[in-house]
Amino acid sequence: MTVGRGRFITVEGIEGAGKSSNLEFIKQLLEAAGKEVLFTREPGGTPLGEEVRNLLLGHRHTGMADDTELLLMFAARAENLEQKIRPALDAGIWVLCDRFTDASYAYQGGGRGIDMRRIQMLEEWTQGDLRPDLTVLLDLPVEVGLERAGKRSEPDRFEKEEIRFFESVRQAYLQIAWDQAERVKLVDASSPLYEVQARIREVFDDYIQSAS
Ligand code: Z5A
Repeated sequence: MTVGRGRFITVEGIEGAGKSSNLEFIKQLLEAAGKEVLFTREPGGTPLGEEVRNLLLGHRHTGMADDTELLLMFAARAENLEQKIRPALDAGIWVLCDRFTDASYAYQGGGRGIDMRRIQMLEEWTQGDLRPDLTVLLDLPVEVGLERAGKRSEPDRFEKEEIRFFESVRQAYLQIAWDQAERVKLVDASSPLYEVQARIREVFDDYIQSAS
């Protein structure tokens, strides 16, 4: 759905799919088309949200209950919506968000096994009828993503999960893309970066034209 004059764009994918590598590219595409862009991320995006992110990704609470994890994701999201996302959209700014509620369905629903209806209740509570207008799902085999991510940094609390956790996360993402094909554009992220970006460019050329 479209709120105000801005558009709400999210980028999703499993570990190492290339979100960080492609977000700046997407921002540049939008700016080249004359859009004012606000970048944010989840969990995080606000001072409170970034503190919650540290709790979620750090190793101080390794045995965190699944419900606690889910509720903290939505607590950070409520803050991001209130402080940044809604005001920007209302002002006609395009919001580009590194992950959003699809990640809760994929990780907490698909990965942890929390009932999707409970996630839907939280989605309706925190977002009302606000949903992303466009989502880019960067998809690739789990082993490829983990290998790419592994080369890069110390693993966070999620990256320490086993491969079958990430397989479930990937399947949940693919199900969302299947169910909501109009909103979610699937991009094969296993190809070389220049090919991934060529496909992303196509997605945004179409979208920007249809949104004008
Ligand atoms: N989470 C959740 O559980 N529930 C929620 O509701 C939300 C989040 C919102 C946040 O991490 C964590 O929170 C996340 C889900 C959970 N779980 N984890 N971990 P995040 O989003 O900040 O970070 P991440 O998922 O760990 O992202 P990442 O590992 O930084 O991956 P990425 O940004 O998608 O990849 P990248 O850094 O762009 O690329 C990884 C490497 O691959 C890098 O060396 C690149 O140079 C290389 N790369 C990228 N693309 C290519 C191509 N095409 N070819 C070859 N090499 C490439």
